[in-house]
Formats: sequence, structure tokens, C-alpha cells
Amino acid sequence: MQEKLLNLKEAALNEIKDMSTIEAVESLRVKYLGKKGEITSILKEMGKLSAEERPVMGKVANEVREALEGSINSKKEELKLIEKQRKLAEEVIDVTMPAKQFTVGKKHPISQIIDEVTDIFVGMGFSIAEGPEVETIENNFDALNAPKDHPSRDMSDTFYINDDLLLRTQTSPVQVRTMKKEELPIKVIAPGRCFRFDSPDATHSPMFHQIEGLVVGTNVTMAELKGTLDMFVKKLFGEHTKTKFRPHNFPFTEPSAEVDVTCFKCQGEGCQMCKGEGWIEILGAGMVHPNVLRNCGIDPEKYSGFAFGMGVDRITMLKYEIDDIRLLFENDMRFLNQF
Ligand code: 2NL
Repeated sequence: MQEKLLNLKEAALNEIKDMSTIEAVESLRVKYLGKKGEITSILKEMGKLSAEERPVMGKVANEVREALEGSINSKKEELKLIEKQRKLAEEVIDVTMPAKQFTVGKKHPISQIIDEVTDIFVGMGFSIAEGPEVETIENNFDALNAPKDHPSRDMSDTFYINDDLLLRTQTSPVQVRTMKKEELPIKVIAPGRCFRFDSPDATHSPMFHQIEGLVVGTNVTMAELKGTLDMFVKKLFGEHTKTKFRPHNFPFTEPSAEVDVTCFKCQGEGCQMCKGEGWIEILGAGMVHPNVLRNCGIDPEKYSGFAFGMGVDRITMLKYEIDDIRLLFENDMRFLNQF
């Protein structure tokens, strides 16, 4: 029996020596020392031995078991260490490797123009006002003196949400909110997105951008409107730029005007950009209609105001000579990277 044990020990130790995986060592442990293992089954036969033989055999058996366990454990440790070193060698980080190139984005041309225009007005003491894109019919049409049968109110021109709400068709409701809420004097500009039920083509987009301005206080005059816009276009298009006011009609201003500037490409000579006119229309403006002031809780006998509005997309297209508004909203990086 003792010889059997010692032979098993020799065999097991030999096997362990050449093992290269933890799994193999573990199955060897089960094979010899497990519940149904070879050494375990020998030990079970110890009951058959005489009282003198038993302690001797017991001692040998324990020594064999301890030797095997020791050898198994140290082999496992050795294999774990090898595995760890292999991983460390494999996962080494090359700190000299060049970093991944990443590209920095840039401002969309429309955002560039919005920032440029708002900066000019902030420089003249205006603050920036913002409001929701989903507006009430009251703020978008009623307060602005739009006649009940005005074509812009039509279902086919405006995105209605329900009987009270719509997607704002201009940024004027932002100024309406300002007049209803804030103390006078008011001097704000409102840049933002607007929506009209238009089929997209080279000059129309159902989503577009506007910047409107509003000044309300005591003795605000048309001369100040002209002076403000004159200064603005000189800052935006250059010192030599001149303005021309042409009579127009808006429901929310009286009197109203469309404002042209001398072509910033030909300085008024006439070119392709201005279609030979020498002038380019860029703004609408006027004195705030007394009804609008009244609708917003301001007494038109005591106070007056001027307002103006411009299409940001149109100005962007003029400045960068873009001939199709849809290009501004397709977000093709090959296009946008040019500005
Ligand atoms: C244009 C013309 C304009 C206004 C907008 C305005 C706002 C209030 C009261 C009175 Cl709260 N007027 N805005 C006035 C005149 C013209 O825009 O061609 N926009 C692209």
C-alpha cells in the first residue's frame, strides 16, 4: 500500500512538472485528491489495516497528500505569474505613439452672422432677448395688430399646433413678451428660429432665422431708427455703406419702411450680386404701431418706439455668396467647412 502511494506521488509530481495550464493542474488535483481521487480511495482502504500498520500508513498518506497539495499550489502560482507577465508584455502602452488626430468643429455660418449682428447691437447698448419657438396666437399675431384675415394667419402659411398655439412665424413675439413684462425703456434684440409652411426651394426654407430689434421709451423717433440702422450697416458691411428707406406696409409698424443698403460688392456701381441695382434690401423697419403698444400694456400717448427685422439666412447667403438656402440646413461638412 505504501509503495502504491509512493508510486502515485512520483507519477503525480512528474505530471505536474510539465503542466502549462491552471486547468490541467486542477484536473490533476481532482484525479488524485478529489472525493473519488486515486489517493482518496487508497486512504479509504486504511480501515482494513491492523492497529500497528494504520498510524504508519496514515503518516505516509498525509505526507504524500501534503507533498501533492504543495506541488499543485506552487505550480498554480507559477502559472498565474507567467500568465500575468504575458499579459503585461502584451498590453504594453507605447507612450511615444502619435495621438489620434481629432478635428475641432467651427461655428455654423448662420451662427457666425447672428453673433456678428448681436455683437454690434450689444455694442450700442441693446440686450439680447429670447423666447419660445412654440408661441401663442395672441403673441404671434393678435398683439402685433395682424388683421384677422391677414394671409400669414392662413393654415397653409403657418404651422398651427392647436387653436391657441403655433410655431412662431417671426421673432416679434419675443419683443411682445418683453413689452408685457419689462419696465421701460426697452432696448432689445431677439435672434432666433422661425417657421413658415413653405416648400423648400433655393430661397425658401420652412425653418429660417431672424433678428428683430425693438426700442421703446419716451420720445423715441424715426430719426433714431435711421441713425441706429445706419450705424449698424456701417459696422456690418463697412464704413462707406449707405442706407435707403423705401415706404412699405407692415401691420405692426406705422410708418413702415423697407431698408436697402449700397451693394457691399460693387459699392453701388451695379453688379451681379445686386442685379445691377447698386442696392440690396436687407431690413424691414418702422415706428411701433400704437395698437401694438396698447396691446402690450404701454400707453402710446406717452411712449413711442421703433422696431426692425432682418432675415439672417438671407444676409448669410449674401455675405458668403451662397445661392441656395437649403445648403445651410443640410449640414454637409464639405459645404460648412468653407466658411
Ligand atoms: C422683415 C421685417 C420687421 C418688425 C419686424 C416689430 C416687432 C414688434 C413691434 C413692431 Cl414687437 N415691429 N418688428 C417691425 C418691422 C419690420 O421685420 O423684413 N423681417 C425679416
